[in-house]
Amino acid sequence: MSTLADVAQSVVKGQMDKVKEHVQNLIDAGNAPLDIINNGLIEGMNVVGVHFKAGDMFVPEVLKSAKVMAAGVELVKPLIDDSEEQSKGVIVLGTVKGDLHDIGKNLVNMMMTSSGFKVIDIGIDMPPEKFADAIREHKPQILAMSALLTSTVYAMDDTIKYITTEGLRDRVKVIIGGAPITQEFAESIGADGFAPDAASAVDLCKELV
Ligand code: B1M
Repeated sequence: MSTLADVAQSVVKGQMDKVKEHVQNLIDAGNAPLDIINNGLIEGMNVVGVHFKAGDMFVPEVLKSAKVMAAGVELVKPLIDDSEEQSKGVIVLGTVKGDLHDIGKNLVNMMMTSSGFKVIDIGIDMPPEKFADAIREHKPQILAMSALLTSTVYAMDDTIKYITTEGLRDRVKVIIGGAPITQEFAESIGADGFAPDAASAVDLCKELV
């Protein structure tokens, strides 16, 4: 019998085989996929964050935990695939300039894709010009930006200002997310929406298109 705490612990300890075993056991036992992600895998990364901040864990260990978490997500992924209903709309997604965090962004991508959106993931550390280029090229209904650092959230403001100057703002709805983001911040920079997690990001996109 595996528990969500076992999954979280495997992420913290960077145990690839264990995480796969525990996640598979929970799937077989009928646990909800989002419960495994939110209360097992992400919970583990939250503990990693605490150790990282305290200086008890270092970058290589954090990256190992990130890989272990991604492997767990891969196992759960087929269970939340709802993509028979295709083409709900096009979303350009990226992590803003100066920010290299992509685990949350990738989860958001997976959930959006599974829900029938076409997601153009432009990657990490993306300056405003790249978001603007992607709007011109892919003509999305939604521009989605992720940031995990309190120092990089302002790049979202810069990006919105830049696409406005370039005459692209009216072509897209802008949504933002990431651990330091709040609804108040989203409103203050003129974003159309904020979502605290990947599942809410999908709901928000459905509302906006
Ligand atoms: Co970084 N890091 N990190 N890090 N890192 C944090 C964010 C931090 C809180 C850790 C800590 O101190 N406790 C801290 C930020 C503090 C702050 O800004 N106030 C921090 C720091 C300081 C740093 C460095 C500066 C460390 C250093 O070098 N001294 C450095 C910065 C590098 C850079 O970006 N320029 C750095 C580096 C790294 C690693 C490379 C080692 C690694 C990233 C690996 C990778 O992403 N490929 C890393 C990691 C893994 C973390 C923690 C531990 C985990 C982040 C994560 O993946 N969580 C993190 C601590 C923490 O968050 N507890 C930390 C799991 C993920 C699923 O959650 O990304 O929040 P999250 O995504 C959620 C929601 O936020 C939301 O949905 C997701 C799923 O529900 N969401 C969206 C995210 N994007 C969204 C977009 C949306 C909607 C919802 O719409 C568009």
